[in-house]
Amino acid sequence: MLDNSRLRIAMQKSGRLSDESKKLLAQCGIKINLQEQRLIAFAENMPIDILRVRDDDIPGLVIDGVVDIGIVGENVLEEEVLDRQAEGENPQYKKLRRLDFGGCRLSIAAPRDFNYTGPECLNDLRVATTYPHLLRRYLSQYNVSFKTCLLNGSVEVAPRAGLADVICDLVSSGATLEANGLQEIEVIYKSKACLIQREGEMSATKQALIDKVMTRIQGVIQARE
Ligand code: PRT
Ligand code: ZN
Repeated sequence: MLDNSRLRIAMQKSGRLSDESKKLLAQCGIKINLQEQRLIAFAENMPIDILRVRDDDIPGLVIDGVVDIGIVGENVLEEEVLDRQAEGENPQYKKLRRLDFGGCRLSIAAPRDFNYTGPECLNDLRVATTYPHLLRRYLSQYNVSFKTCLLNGSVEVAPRAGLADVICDLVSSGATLEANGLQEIEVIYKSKACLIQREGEMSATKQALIDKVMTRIQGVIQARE
């Protein structure tokens, strides 16, 4: 079992957020020796443990109170919250701040020859996505119903493979859509990485450490602007 008196921070092990997350903590003066294969890393100079996991697991770890802090994309966080709410839960967490990396948008994209005139065109179509709840929240504003094709990867090939009519996926440069003959037709959510804290009691020493780290993060981000 991990030592509960130490601050537990969950971050992505390997992926688009891991380098920036590592860098941010390093710039805050937290000395961590991250060995590639290790799930847990211990800070040498502060009572902080770093848990390195799949990004999808981070919101749940914070909401369930298993870790104190998480660094995760707002897209993944919001989808998890909506998923838990759909299950009748009332997930709680505190958003400490938005970060200055991991920027992307969740967009609906269709084959280039699709004649898009508005959300109504999507009625009853099949949409390939990893984000069914964010998509439903968006399209329900227009009373549009849709069928899903749930995929955790290779979403952009679904129309060509005949699995779906359109997709709803993350976009940053747009190169992936372009390479797969797709056009971006609706931006439904804009995301960045963010820092979240679990709800509930925090010991005074832990809270003081969080405050110290937050002040440093503030300084680091300001200096980069
Ligand atoms: O293994 P693990 O589950 O931890 O990682 P993952 O593969 O699920 O996620 P990862 O590392 O790809 O992304 C982590 C987070 O980075 C996402 O949840 C977003 O918050 C953020 N992010 C920022 C992005 C992108 N930009 C992005 N472009 N996540 C994914 N993409 C993908 C997108 O899905 C598509 O395949 O990149 C492709 C599009 O990029 P462009 O530049 O071609 O438009
Ligand atoms: Zn993931």
